[in-house]
Amino acid sequence: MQFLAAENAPWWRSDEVIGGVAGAVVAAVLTSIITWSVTKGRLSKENTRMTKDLATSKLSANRLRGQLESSQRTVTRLTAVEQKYLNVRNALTNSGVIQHFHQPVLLLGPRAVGKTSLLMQWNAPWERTISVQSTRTHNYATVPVFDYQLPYDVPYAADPDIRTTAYAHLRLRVHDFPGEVSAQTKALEVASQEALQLRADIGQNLGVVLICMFDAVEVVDGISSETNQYYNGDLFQRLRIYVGDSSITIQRLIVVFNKIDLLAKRLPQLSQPELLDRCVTTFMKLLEPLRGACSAEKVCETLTMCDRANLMASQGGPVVKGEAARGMVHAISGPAKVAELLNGNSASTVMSTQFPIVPTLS
Ligand SMILES: Nc1nc2c(ncn2[C@@H]2O[C@H](COP(=O)(O)OP(=O)(O)OP(=O)(O)O)[C@@H](O)[C@H]2O)c(=O)[nH]1
Ligand SMILES: [Mg+2]
Repeated sequence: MQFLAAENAPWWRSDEVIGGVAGAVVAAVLTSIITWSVTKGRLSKENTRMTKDLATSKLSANRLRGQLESSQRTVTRLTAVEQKYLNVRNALTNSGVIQHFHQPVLLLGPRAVGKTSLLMQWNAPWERTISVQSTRTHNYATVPVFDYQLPYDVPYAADPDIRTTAYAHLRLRVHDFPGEVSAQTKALEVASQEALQLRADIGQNLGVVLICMFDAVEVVDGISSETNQYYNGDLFQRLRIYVGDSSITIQRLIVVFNKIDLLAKRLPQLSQPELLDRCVTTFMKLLEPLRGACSAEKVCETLTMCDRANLMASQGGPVVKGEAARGMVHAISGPAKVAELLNGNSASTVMSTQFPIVPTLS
C-alpha cells in the first residue's frame, strides 16, 4: 500500500514536508553557524590566551634554563671549592698547632756579675766568638725548655670545627738589664707587664722568676758599694709592695753565685759545698729587702761559672735553667714531667731556711 499526498505526489514531496525540512536545515545551519561563530570567537580568544601563555611559559622556561645553567656553574664552582676546603681541612687536621707557654725570668744584679754571660750560655751556647759587652739597655731572649705533644686534640683557631693535634712549646722569656740602679725602674715595669701577661696566657697563679746574681769573689774582697746599692735599690723595696697587693707574684727566687772559678782560686782549700756556704753567709743579708715578698720554699741557690772565654769549664747554667722552668713545667705538664726532666738537676736550698715562711709587709 502506498501513501499518496494530494495531487498524487509522494508524501515526502509535499510542500509541507519540504518546507519543514528546509526550515529544519536552515535552522540547523544557522545554529551551526552561530555555534561555530561563537565557538570560533571563544577558540580564538582561547588561542590568543594560550599563545600568550605559551610566550610567557617560553620566557619562564628560558629564565629557568638560565637559572639552571647558572646553578650548574655554581655547583661546579662549589664542588671545586669544597674539594679545596676538604684538602685544606685535611692539611690543617694533620698539621697540628703549637701552643707557646712563656715563663718570664728577670736577670738581676749589679754590673759585671755575669747576667749576660748566663743568658748567652742558654741562648747561644755554641757561639764562642761573641765577646760579652756591658749591657746598655733592657733586652730579652726566648730560651726553649722542651716541646711535647699534648694528649688531646684542640679546635683550630681559623675554623673551630677542625680539631687537630696540639704541641706545647715551653720557653723561658729571659730579660737582661744593665747592672745600674737606674735600670731598676725598667725591671719593675717588665715584672708588672709579665705578671699581667702570664695571668692572661696561662690563667694560673704562676709568677715571675727572679735570678739575683752575685760576684762570688766578693766573699773574699768584701761586698762592693755597687752591690750594696743595687740590692738596697728601689726595685726590691717596690717588689715587696707589689707582691703585697698581688700585682706581682714571685714564682721562684734563684740566687746565683757566679765566678766560682775565681773564688775557688782565691780559696783553694775549700770544697764546693764550703764555698757555697761562704757565699750564703756573705750575701744573705743583701736579700733582706725581699723578705716577705717570697716564701721560703721558693728560694734556692747555686754556684755558677759562666765565663765564655772558658766554656769547657762552665758550670751551673743548666741547673739555673731547670729551676727557672720548674714552676711552669709543673703547671703546664704536671709533676710527672718535673720529675722526669728536672730531678737530679736542682739547686740547693740552704738559704730557704733563712727566709720567713709567711710573707709579711711593713
Ligand atoms: N772568670 C769568670 N768570668 C766571668 C764569669 N761570668 C762572667 N764573666 C766575665 O765577667 C764579665 C762581665 O760579664 P757580663 O755577663 O757582661 O756581666 P753582666 O752582669 O751582664 O754585666 P752588665 O751588662 O754590665 O750589667 C765578662 O768579661 C765575662 O766574661 C765567670 O763565671 N767566671
Ligand atoms: Mg749584661
